[in-house]
Amino acid sequence: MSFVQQPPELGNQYRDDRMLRTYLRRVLPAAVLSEIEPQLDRMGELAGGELYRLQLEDLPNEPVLTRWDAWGNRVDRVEPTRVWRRAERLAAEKGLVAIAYEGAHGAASRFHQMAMVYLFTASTDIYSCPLAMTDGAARALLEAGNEALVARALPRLTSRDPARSWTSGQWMTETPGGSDVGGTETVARREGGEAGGWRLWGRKWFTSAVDSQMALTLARPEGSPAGSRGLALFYLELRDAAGRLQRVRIERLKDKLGTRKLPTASLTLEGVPAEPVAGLTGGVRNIAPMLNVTRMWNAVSAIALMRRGLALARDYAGRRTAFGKPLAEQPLHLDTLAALQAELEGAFHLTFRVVELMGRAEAGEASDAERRLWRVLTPVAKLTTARQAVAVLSEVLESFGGAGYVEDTGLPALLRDAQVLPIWEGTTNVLALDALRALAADPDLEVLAGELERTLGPVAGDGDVSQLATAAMTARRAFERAATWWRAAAAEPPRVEAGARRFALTLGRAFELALLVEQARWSHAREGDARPAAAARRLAAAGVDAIARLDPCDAAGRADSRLLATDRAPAPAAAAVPEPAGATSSEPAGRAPA
Ligand code: MFK
Repeated sequence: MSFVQQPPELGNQYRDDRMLRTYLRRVLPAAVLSEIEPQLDRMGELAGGELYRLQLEDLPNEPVLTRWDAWGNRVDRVEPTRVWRRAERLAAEKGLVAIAYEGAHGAASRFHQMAMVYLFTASTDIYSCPLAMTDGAARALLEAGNEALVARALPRLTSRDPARSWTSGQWMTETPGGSDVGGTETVARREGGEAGGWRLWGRKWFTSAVDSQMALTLARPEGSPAGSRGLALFYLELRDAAGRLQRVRIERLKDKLGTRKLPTASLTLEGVPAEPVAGLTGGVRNIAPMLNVTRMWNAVSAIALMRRGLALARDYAGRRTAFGKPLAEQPLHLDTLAALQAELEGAFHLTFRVVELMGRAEAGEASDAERRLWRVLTPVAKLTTARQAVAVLSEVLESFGGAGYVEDTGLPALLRDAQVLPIWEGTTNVLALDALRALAADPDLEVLAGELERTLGPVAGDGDVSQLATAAMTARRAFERAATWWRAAAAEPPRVEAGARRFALTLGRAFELALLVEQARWSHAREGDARPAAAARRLAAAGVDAIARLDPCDAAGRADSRLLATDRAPAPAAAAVPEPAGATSSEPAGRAPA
């Protein structure tokens, strides 16, 4: 009998997660933790047990769109997968959206909700997508203050009864623009004069989770100006009382690299009835609360997928023997996995800081500085953690050797699903520009500097946690470098824009490291646990500062612009040689020096 490798297994995903559990012990009052812990424990058990088994059984299945019935009626029905049907029920019963709105634990309710979501996400095939949009829609309706729509939809969006609960779509993307939605072509027309109802006509190119019951969408009321300022936010329900789609056609399900269990569709709106949520302008501003919620969910998804990959890789390392020893006893393999764990721990603490700030803002407990901090850390966390997820999951697959490349292990889906995280809800570059938009309220970076001080405290004082002071210093220096660059670039908008991505990534990694140092100090002092400190040292060593490497409008940056031009035109001779001394940064990007 030839050798057969044992596959990786998962245990209770709450009990096995040292990082989540120590964090919750630090941030939650003991009474709150003991009240919610049985729910976390149960979700951890489901995630590592029943749901994970179902996920593996259901691996080859994808949602099916039936456009016509046998008799020629257009029906546009989507049949979800088994995992999705189970997840839909479970999400309602466990209150994965409701917890945040019931607010049983005040500001800590978001911790509770997002810890549950973090455990649920990796075992439910991206069912977190409709849940994220549902949470976002509930928040956007509340912020808009439309009492009639809140009364109609909120009880459904936050229901724990699977028979009553709704999910929401978020329809923004059209063929002219996924990032720049100002090109939206969907038109809103009023029927029957001033007192009449609104209907929408247009084509929505990417609509996630098309089996939702309602959607928030952007449309241009007839006669409104071009560009994003002329857009309004509309509410619509997809189906009539008999469950039939109301003047919406599902044209096709998208054939995507990943998230294949998620029925993402392109739709044609053929006069679907809709209601303005908050007047006939300001659509982008009014949907922004939804974006900020889904971006937080995106970061939670990133850490959930990283954690799943590492849980499998760590278990497998104990089962797989090579060159006479289990991988778990081989220093190089351990070193590789430890580096991934450090990335996860940094990403985790930044993400949960955003969760904390959102909880405080919603409970009316956030100071003005905390609100501004939340606004800027949301895009920063989304863009930083999404990129980490792709890198970490690529390495996780490699840690399985060839098995990581084979579909029916379930491993490749982790990487393919992670690849959506830097794309939807705003790409890395769009989010970097959003961070700049948010910093309009904090041009001197005072709020960010204050957060760094709160987190790291006095420069010395790391006692026995050897080298933690070095990690703290690495975070400080990276932030100072980013702040110096920001001040120097401020007068030159093209320079700020060209450097926005490196700037935002530097902020993201610097705050990840600072927040991890904060946790490491607590874990060491209170629980004698040195593991978060080890993670902090590794994260610091992996590199935090993306600004130092290149300022896109300095001499090297201009050479990059010429580098890109060489495909279309012969490269100027100067492109390959160092810049002449004295070249100034005020020279327009892309122009060769005379
Ligand atoms: C499981 C994880 C999550 C799963 C969810 C997946 C669902 C997938 C479905 C989708 O992918 S839906 C599509 C997602 N699309 C995006 O995220 C759009 C990306 N593009 C942007 O974010 C652009 O930056 C943006 C569309 C916002 C640019 O629009 P504009 O109108 O050219 O921007 P402008 O003029 O700067 O901002 C308009 C207003 O919105 C301003 O307010 P005022 O009118 O008061 O001046 C901005 O301050 C405000 N605003 C923009 N972004 C904001 C914001 N306010 C608060 N927070 C923000 N993030």
